Amino acid sequence: MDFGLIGLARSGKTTVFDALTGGHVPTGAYEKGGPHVGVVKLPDPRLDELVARFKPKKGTHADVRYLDFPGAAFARGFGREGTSPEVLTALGRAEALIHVVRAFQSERVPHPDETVDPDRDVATMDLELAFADLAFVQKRLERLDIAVRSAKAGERAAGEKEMALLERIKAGLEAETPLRAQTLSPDEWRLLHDCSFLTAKPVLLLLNIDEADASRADELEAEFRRRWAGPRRDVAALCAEIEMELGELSEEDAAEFRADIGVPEAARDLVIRRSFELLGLISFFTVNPEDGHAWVVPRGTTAVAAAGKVHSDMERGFIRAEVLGWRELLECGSLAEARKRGVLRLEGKQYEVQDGDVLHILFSV
Ligand SMILES: Nc1nc2c(ncn2[C@@H]2O[C@H](COP(=O)(O)OP(=O)(O)OP(=O)(O)O)[C@@H](O)[C@H]2O)c(=O)[nH]1
Ligand SMILES: [Mg+2]
Repeated sequence: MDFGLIGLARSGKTTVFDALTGGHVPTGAYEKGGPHVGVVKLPDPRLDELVARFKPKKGTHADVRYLDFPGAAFARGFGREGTSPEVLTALGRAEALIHVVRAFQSERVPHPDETVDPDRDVATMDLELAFADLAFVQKRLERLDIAVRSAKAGERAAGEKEMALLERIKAGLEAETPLRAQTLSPDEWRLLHDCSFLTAKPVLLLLNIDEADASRADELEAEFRRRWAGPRRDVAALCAEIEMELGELSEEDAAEFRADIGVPEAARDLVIRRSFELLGLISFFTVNPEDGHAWVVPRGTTAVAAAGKVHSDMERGFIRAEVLGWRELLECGSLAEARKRGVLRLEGKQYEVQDGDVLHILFSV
């Protein structure tokens, strides 16, 4: 799962990246102009318990990748001037965007638009993302137009249908409605093939607040949420500078310091929690002698799709899934015992996987 960090120059993206990944990337430095990529294992005490009890050879947590791009990728007018294709491609593949919005004051760090104004910056970024999508729609319309006109009369329907959809999306974007807030049927989403549209991505607005405001994070967050939350968009507030410094301390020292300044939750936990809620993600587990593994999927995922997450053979040859809750498995001590007690359920392809399920997938290829 990829999360792309976006935000105007010097909003604190790299500082946030370091806080989220426990990394030590120097702010401002980018090798080869590409994004910094940080992989974070998703903490999950349920998997830890399963691994401690059943002692597979290894335990594998699901992971999240954070991508941090150079500020130049989001220079003034980037959506209009054309963002670099590499950045667009990487962002297009991300499951969600984390928009770092500057709310900290610092004379040492100039703002590209001179003053600190988070509302203005959110609007600026929204506009640029819409421009980037509009450019994409426009290019696709032009290509389709040529294809449709050169096609035989009877073979134009699909192209025309897509063009009509793109025109509608374009009108929506021009009226400042991001794609994530436009109403498209599942068929229409499919018609778009991929979803590399930037305004279609779920967004977490990460308000990077001032050190002096750290203890008021909840209040500032609520206020910002009232203005900016919407369909598939939520808000979280944190102070990246403090979070990065706390990352340097031992866990006990950090906890003590957190209690003192009234910031109980670490940035990395807060961001993961909010993103999970925003994306509607759940975790399921597979446990065998080799590997105890946590997997992350969107809520509503069917058993057969979940099987595909584990291995494409399992999806192809899916027969049934034996399912029970992670706690039930701990109580029973083994699948065999769970079967005996009638706790183990047999579920078919369309079973909707629940958060905390342990799946034993039966398949044949
Ligand atoms: N006072 C204060 N300074 C911060 C905070 N977050 C970041 N900074 C400082 O702001 C400067 C820019 O931070 P970066 O994390 O490099 O910002 P960025 O968005 O990655 O910048 P570019 O990659 O150049 O776009 C650094 O000097 C940080 O130390 C904060 O919460 N408070
Ligand atoms: Mg940076």
